[in-house]
Amino acid sequence: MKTPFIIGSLAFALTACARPDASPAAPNVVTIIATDYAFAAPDTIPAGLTTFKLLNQGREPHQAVLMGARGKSLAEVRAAMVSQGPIPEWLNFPAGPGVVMGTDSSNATSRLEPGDYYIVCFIPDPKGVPHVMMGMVRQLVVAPAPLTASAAAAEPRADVVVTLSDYAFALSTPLTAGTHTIRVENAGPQLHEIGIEQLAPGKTMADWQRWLAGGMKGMGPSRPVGGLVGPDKGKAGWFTITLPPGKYLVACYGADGKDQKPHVMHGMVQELTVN
Ligand SMILES: [Cu+2]
Repeated sequence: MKTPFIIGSLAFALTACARPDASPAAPNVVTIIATDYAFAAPDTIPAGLTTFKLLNQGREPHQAVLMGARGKSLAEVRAAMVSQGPIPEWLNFPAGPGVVMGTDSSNATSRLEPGDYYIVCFIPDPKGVPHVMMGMVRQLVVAPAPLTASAAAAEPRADVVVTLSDYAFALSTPLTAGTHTIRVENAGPQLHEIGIEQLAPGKTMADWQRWLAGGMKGMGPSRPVGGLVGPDKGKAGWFTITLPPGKYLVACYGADGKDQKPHVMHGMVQELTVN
């Protein structure tokens, strides 16, 4: 499975060398390092198309939710996060890297407007305390950038499009084994995510449903391997993922605007067989 990808990359590199003027700027790349329980990341980055690479160097699973909070203080953002109420309309969610296990990585490409953002992990620890309450929130300032910089970068070329809606995933084509760049569009009306989880050998959707019904205690029968948190309604985000053959779930744990239950409890979960 690796060989065609390498040949494709080589062909692309050769094309890029032959016609340097024809290749548009690449998105700005920003690395976020997650540990138990903190984020390391730049303080300020330029606006525009940005690829976030989340490296999980902790033992627990982590995500890097990107939250834009126009003109709000960290205290106001914290208050909103612990309120258990609907998501305030002043918060926006350009796509951020989804959950991965320790020593693994995930990525997200999204278009960032200038403003104040926070990088947050809402994954609960073994006692059920969300990591954000243990220090996993970090401010990120997105500064205005000249149009010649990453603002003018070309969008990633996707081979699969996934549309998120209340409460379903629609794939433009079935996912196959290998590496894919996936464009994610949120048709709304609510905020959603796409988390990709690999089911353990011999485990099924029924095992996962039992774990959900049991209150999602401990690690379930599946392992998060990446995805995107977001994007906002009407927006797009991208991620690249390499999938070995197997059984997977796509799931959204976003809190519902009406009853605050995770969207998986409204049926926003789907089993995929990747061959
Ligand atoms: Cu959702």
